[in-house]
Amino acid sequence: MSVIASNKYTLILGMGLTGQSCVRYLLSKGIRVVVCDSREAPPSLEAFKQEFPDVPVQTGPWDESALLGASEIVISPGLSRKTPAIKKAIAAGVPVIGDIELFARQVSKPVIAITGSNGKTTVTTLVGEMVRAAGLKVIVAGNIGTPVLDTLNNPNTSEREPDIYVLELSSFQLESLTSLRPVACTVLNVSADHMDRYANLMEYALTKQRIAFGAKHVIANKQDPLTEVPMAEGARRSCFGLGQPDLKDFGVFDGHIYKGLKPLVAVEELKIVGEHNYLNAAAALALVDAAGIDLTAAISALKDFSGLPHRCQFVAEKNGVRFINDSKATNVGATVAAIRGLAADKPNLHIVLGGDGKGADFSPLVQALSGTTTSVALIGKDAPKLAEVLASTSNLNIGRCTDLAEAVQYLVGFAQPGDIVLLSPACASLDMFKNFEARGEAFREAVMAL
Ligand code: UMA
Ligand code: ADP
Repeated sequence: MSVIASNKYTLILGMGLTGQSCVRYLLSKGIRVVVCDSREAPPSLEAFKQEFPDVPVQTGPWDESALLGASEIVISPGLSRKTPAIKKAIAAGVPVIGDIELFARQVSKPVIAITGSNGKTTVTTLVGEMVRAAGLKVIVAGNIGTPVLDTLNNPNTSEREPDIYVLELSSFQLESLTSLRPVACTVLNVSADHMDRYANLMEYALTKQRIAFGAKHVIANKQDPLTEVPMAEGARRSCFGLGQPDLKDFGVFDGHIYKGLKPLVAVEELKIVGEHNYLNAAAALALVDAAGIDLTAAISALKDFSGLPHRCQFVAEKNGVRFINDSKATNVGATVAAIRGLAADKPNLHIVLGGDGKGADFSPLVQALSGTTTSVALIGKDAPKLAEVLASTSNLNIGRCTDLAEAVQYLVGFAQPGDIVLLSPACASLDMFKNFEARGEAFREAVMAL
């Protein structure tokens, strides 16, 4: 029997963090909601029923009549709009939006929005720090972890509204967004990811470009044409990238980050390292500058920023070998950036690769590994696929390992003083671990146990 007694309801698809925030938000507006989740027993089911005892819930295979009867559907990011029942509802004219769209309709303060295949969380966090250093009240939310609707001011509390929101947005969230109109936004870079969800790289890139609908100022990556977005009438554009920048742009050049002809900060003064991180810093400065925020305060926040855990994070040095945890490298582009970033001093690299490749083409790894990498330990679901791709490389020691402890042991067998052992798997972790943090922690434990 259907859980729906009458029409005139908003249907929320998914009862994860996003679904729950949507229920909270819509109930506070007095809107009737119904929730469906395609899993028979979603992990949040009990907590959900406790918080929302009166909300009708249906779990398991989609009830098409529930979708077709809704006045609007709010879809969670983990669900694709291509799911047959959802496609049918879209074709029947039911509006299907996401939580960011609901947020966009309500928010009255400026929003800085950030997407990209890699560096989103780093840049979002850094922009948040920069804005805070400039004395503004800021809320940082989105794909970074806090659902955006949970941050909208609750009229029942006396808490002051923020001056500005800084949002990390994934391609999944952008699929269902049209009206954000950010004061400044960027697509940091585009390299293959989530190829199990998108037909090809172009569909993925176009999804990311939705961030710029109605934006006042868009910021592109000078070296990456897929980050150029369609612009609204009157919108401004600037860019960041490698090399001496044009006057209004930001560039990493000659050991400094520049705005136009002016060096703003020497990269030696930063705690974050690697070319990709200097580009992240340039992008963050470009965003706050576009939003009209003081660069002096932003530069001071940048100098204090020591990066985030599990992103090229130093773990330990043992017998002269440095161990680095880049567990957050869940796609090929991130791993290539880590290898390039660490290659500056030309150390020999020994790397752990593998996990769930999400349908990715691993071939760009062949060239990246051809520099200073000497040994590779393969783990997880896509170890066979990686082994096949790397088979053409004659100078690598390649070992298949059952877990990270075995992988670390294998690589240590080749490592000499001055070398680096790196976890930068180019794959998602979910085939073996709860999340990338658990994978990074398992690596750390394996290193400590040596
Ligand atoms: N799911 C189902 N059936 C459903 C609903 C969900 O099987 O009916 C599955 C999804 O396929 C997914 C899981 O449940 O495997 C969670 O999906 P969700 O949409 O309910 O996720 P939330 O808990 O709402 O968390 C989401 C983001 N997750 C995803 O996009 C998968 C979180 O980003 C984000 O922090 C949160 O909203 C708040 O905005 C996480 C993520 O992995 C960190 N993002 C991807 C990434 O960064 O690569 C895009
Ligand atoms: P995201 O939120 O997009 O996943 P993170 O800041 O969490 O980005 O970093 C994810 C991974 O990407 C890490 O392995 C990190 O070292 C790498 N990375 C960070 N910035 C960049 C960049 N600009 N280009 C390529 N890789 C990057």
